[in-house]
Amino acid sequence: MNEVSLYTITLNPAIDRLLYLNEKLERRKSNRITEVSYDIGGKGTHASYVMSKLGVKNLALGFAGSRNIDKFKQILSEKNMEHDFTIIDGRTTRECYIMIEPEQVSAGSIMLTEKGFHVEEADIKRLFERIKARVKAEDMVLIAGSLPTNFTIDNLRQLLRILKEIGCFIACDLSGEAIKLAVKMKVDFIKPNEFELKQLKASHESLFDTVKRLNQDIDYVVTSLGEKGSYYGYDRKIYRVIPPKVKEVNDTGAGDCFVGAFLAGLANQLSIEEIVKLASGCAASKVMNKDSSTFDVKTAMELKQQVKITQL
Ligand code: TA6
Repeated sequence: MNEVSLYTITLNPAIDRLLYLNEKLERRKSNRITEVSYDIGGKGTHASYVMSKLGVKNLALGFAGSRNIDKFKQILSEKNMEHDFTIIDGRTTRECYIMIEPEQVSAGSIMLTEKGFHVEEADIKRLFERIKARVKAEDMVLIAGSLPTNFTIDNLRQLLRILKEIGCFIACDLSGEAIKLAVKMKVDFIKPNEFELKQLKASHESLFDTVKRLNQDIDYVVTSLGEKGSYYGYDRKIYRVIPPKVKEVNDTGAGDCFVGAFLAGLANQLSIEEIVKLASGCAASKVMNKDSSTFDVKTAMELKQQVKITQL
């Protein structure tokens, strides 16, 4: 068998503009920004970064606007990411604004996301051709993040059909109608949050029963149910995951970090328990960092020892 290759597809990538505040954000006041920095955004790109940092070779695909391509590529190269984006002429890759209040004020960040560029039919075709030319049956592909404004559910269906025909492993971190379609098309991995899981739930079904049902057709169902913690469905069984306790600085990108590490673990053929521990350790390390993608491998390896998994 050929070596497994990993691809991420970020249809609507972003440049995250991180705005650090020195006080709690308040209305009717001039809120001072103490520091500005930039990071990759858009979910699939985050996962690619995590895989690369864990030593798992992968290629980031998707669309990118020509107008700010230099800035976008500079961030990708600072992050040591291999990429082959389909460049759309005359368009700008969106910016997402992440506001971070001081640690003592709040642990979570405030995220404002631009909706992103328009893509032409010809651009969509170019991306699909690129995917067909590269991806093989033994590969793994992650589609993550929102869709460009005019990239329709039909376009997504086309993309999933292409991947199904190739026969590769398909992971999706999508929301709304897009995740519903991914479920309908029986992809191999999904990561709905509590809100998305509620959208997938049948009436009179508990959220656990929804995970169980989804796991009938989807091999890996990973979900976070807010205060109730994280769960995953694998092999028709549900497991609860208790992550390590850490000092949270910025939660942005923690879910993407989890997905990237999860797929890296799968590619390295770790056991499901080891995969979940690795992914939880990486995500826990991520929230200790200020920007939206950084995590520390050594810290993640220490933290993963503290992850507890119990079968329900
Ligand atoms: O999950 C974090 C993040 O990837 C941010 O970095 C930001 O770019 C945003 O999500 C984009 O999410 P969206 O759903 O709009 O694609």
